[in-house]
Amino acid sequence: MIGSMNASREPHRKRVRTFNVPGHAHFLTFSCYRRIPLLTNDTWRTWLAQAVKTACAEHDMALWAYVFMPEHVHLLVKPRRTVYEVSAFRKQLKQSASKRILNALKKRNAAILKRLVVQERPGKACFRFWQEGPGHDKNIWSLEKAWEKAVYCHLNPVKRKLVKFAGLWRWSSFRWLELGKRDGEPLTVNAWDERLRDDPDSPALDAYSRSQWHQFFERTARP
Ligand code: NI
Repeated sequence: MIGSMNASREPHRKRVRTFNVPGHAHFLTFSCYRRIPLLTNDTWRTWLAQAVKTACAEHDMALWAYVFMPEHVHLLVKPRRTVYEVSAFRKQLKQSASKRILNALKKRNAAILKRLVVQERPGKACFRFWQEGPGHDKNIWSLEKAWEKAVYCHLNPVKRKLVKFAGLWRWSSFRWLELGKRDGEPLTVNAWDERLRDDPDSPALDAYSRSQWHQFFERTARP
């Protein structure tokens, strides 16, 4: 495989290989600590959205799709640079969101902190917002797979019965991508105009893909 590969080494965790391959998108999944539903209020979700936005800008990542679930997050990102580090991107956004949220919790000495405390070693405790380890990172190199992941994001809240229709969940890219909502959305989703390795000539969200999406959503995600 071309591109750089790095294995993040975190103690007591299996190593997860990250493949940074030009022309690939990445489908990232990460969870809250112990899968506790922590992303349940709009302030924290807004802070996470801001962290995603900043990390995307700094690492030159196009955000293609996302969903914030109560206890986990999915992001579909497409690096614009040929040399990139998806692990650095992920670390930055997770750290900046967790720092902000944990600081707010510490300020008001919130009861939930008791559930987030980790004994790093005897006498040294810290708080965790995210499950330790990097989570999942899946390389995506065709538009078909990319749509599949976007759809997976959008339907996640429906499958979990959090909402009846995908468009009712504020914290996903469905409204942006499928309903064309450009006002008041918590996160800007980028045009799918980067090329994927297996689809080098196809401008992503044009005729074919739009029609596929529409057909899919007409069947599955509409009132
Ligand atoms: Ni999920």
